[in-house]
Parts: sequence; structure tokens; C-alpha cells
Amino acid sequence: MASNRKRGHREKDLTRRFLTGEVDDDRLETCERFSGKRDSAERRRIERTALLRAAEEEAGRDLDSLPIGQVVQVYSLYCDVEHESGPRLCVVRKTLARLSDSPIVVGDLVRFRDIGTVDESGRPEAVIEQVLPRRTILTRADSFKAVEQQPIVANAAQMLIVVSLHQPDVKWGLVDRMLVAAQAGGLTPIVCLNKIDLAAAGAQGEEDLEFARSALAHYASLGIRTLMTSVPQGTGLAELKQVLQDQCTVLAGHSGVGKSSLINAIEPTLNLRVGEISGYTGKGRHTTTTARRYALSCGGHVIDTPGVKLFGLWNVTADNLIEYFPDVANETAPQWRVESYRRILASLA
Ligand SMILES: Nc1nc2c(ncn2[C@@H]2O[C@H](COP(=O)(O)OP(=O)(O)OP(=O)(O)O)[C@@H](O)[C@H]2O)c(=O)[nH]1
Ligand SMILES: [Mg+2]
Repeated sequence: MASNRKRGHREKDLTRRFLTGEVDDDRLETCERFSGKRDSAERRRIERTALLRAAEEEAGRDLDSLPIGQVVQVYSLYCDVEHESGPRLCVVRKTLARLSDSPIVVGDLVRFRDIGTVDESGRPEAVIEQVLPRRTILTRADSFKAVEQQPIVANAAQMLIVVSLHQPDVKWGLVDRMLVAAQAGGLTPIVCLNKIDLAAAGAQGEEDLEFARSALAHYASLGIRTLMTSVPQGTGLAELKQVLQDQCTVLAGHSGVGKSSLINAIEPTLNLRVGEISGYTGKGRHTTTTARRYALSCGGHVIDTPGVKLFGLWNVTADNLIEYFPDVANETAPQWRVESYRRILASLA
């Protein structure tokens, strides 16, 4: 098998066992696939799948009996995993980490094995043996050219797309991109316009608020739920709480739009760090640096995420983009939506 990577003994042995049928009886099919004319990417994918299956077999036939936890936060080498019997500090099984197409992300459901040790705070340590199939996945691409995927959150039911009227100014094009990303990943999008108390502070004052109202009304006409909120004035927070209750919701948007502030307003005991807006650029300061999942006392969970600068789309092509713009397809879209569609289309071409 062709591979540029240098393989360890264990991995080679697993490959041999898999391919000789000791581990799995897909051998014939695999051999047939290799004998054909396949490009190297496809060959690597098949090889990796074979290794992954073999590794899972190797991990023990007791996989199904291992407890299932949910990833709360991912660090470079560890993950915090939540389980009804208490939190765990987990490492990912090496073979799994090396072979998986996508890294483990917040929200992943994982089977873990306690290893009988505890960390310095007394928390049990465990190894993640398996990642369960994801019901939803919010992914972005590394750039508009979409060379690599960057999965952000798994298994969230909803995505609260947070924008602020001012400081920083709302960018409807980013909202449109995030709407596509949510729907492409199987999440229900909700658009939340925050900082509406700043209507009077903008250079154009009420005019911007009027435009924002019409944009939100347009999204609502497409069946997308919308909210208008102000943290200091308490506007829209009761409705927001209702929307979040008993659901798992990921909050996403530019830095400084108030994602962490909104979570604090719903669940004050969390006391998440919020950052001042830069007086010079009018932008946020990237205060939240990693995604983390929090339980809400009203039921449900929220996942706070770091502010995004741009949002490249993954698994969306110039051919299927129109599916996410029904208003453009049936020619009922306002001009700004048509322009937004064209800009995204151009970036996918
Ligand atoms: N006027 C006003 N300010 C707000 C509102 N919500 C949040 N802010 C302020 O906006 C600033 C940024 O808030 P954060 O909650 O840190 O924003 P964030 O989206 O979490 O930012 P990152 O973590 O950097 O992505 C803080 O100074 C908040 O006090 C609001 O509704 N109105
Ligand atoms: Mg934040």
C-alpha cells in the first residue's frame, strides 16, 4: 500500500490483520478497490478506514459497554468530558486521533475508558475510545477556497447567529454565510440582532435600525426565527431564554457582538469573561478563545465560541448554493440578498 507516512509496528500489524481478513471480512472488496485505477486520495481514505476499523476491533470487543460522555471543551492534548457520574479529563486514543478524518470537537459524544488515575484536582482520567456518529456538525472552511475543514461544534440543535447593530456594525453578508453553514450542517439557525440600544449612537441612527428590522423581517419570511436584544436594557432576553431552553445552541458571530454577554445575561452564575470594544477599530478583542459548552439552569446547553473573522463554507458548492437561497431562486429576494448570494457564489467558483 502506498503511503508516504512512516508507520509504527502496531499500525502495520493492524493493517496486515485487517487486509488478511483476521480482523474484518471486507478484504475482498478492499482488494478489488485497490486493484482498480484509483487516485491516491481515495486510496488513502480506504486505507485509513481499514485501519480505523481494525483499531476499533483492537480496542476491545467491549466498546458497546463503555460509558458515553459528551465533550465540553477541547485543549491541544486533552478534552473535558461530561458524564452523569462526574467529569473526566480525557486523552484521545492515539490510533483514533491519527486516523480520524476530523478532530474531536465540543459536543462530540464519545465512549471512554477510565484508566484508574486522577488529575491534580482529583478528576478521573480516561481515554476516548470511540466518537459516535454526529447528528449535526457546524463546520467552516479554512478559507473561502475551502481547502480544509474546521469543524467547530458537533450535535448542537440550533445556531444562534449573533450580530450587533453597532460596535461592531452588522455585516449581513456574514449572516447569510452563517445561515448557509448552519443549514448545511443540519442545525436550525436563529438570527439575533444584539445591542439595539446603540441605535441612537450610530452615524445613521434610526436608519440602520430600520434597515435591520427589514432584513430580520425578510429572514422571518423565509421561516428563520429572529430576535432583537439589548443586554444592558434587558430587551428580548426573556424571549432568548425561551429559545434556548431545553435545546443545545451554539452561539457564533464576530468578536465583540456580545455572545458571552448574552450567555451571562441568561445564566449570570457563569460569569464568562467579556471584553471591551476597541475604541480605535470599533471591533471586539477576541476575548473568548476556545469553544466551551455550558449547562443552563432553565434546561438545555449553550456553546460559547470565539469570534470569527470570516466564515468559509464547507460542503457547499457553486452548484448547490442556490438551495440555501430560496428567495433568490424564486426572485422574491431584496437586492442586498441577491448581492450577498452573488458574492458567496463568486467566492465558491
Ligand atoms: N451597548 C451594548 N453593549 C453590549 C451589549 N452586549 C454586549 N455588550 C458589550 O460588548 C462588548 C463585547 O461583549 P462580549 O460578550 O465580550 O462579546 P463576544 O461576542 O463574546 O466577543 P468575543 O468573545 O471576542 O468573540 C462588552 O463590552 C459588552 O459589555 C448590548 O446589548 N449593548
Ligand atoms: Mg466571548
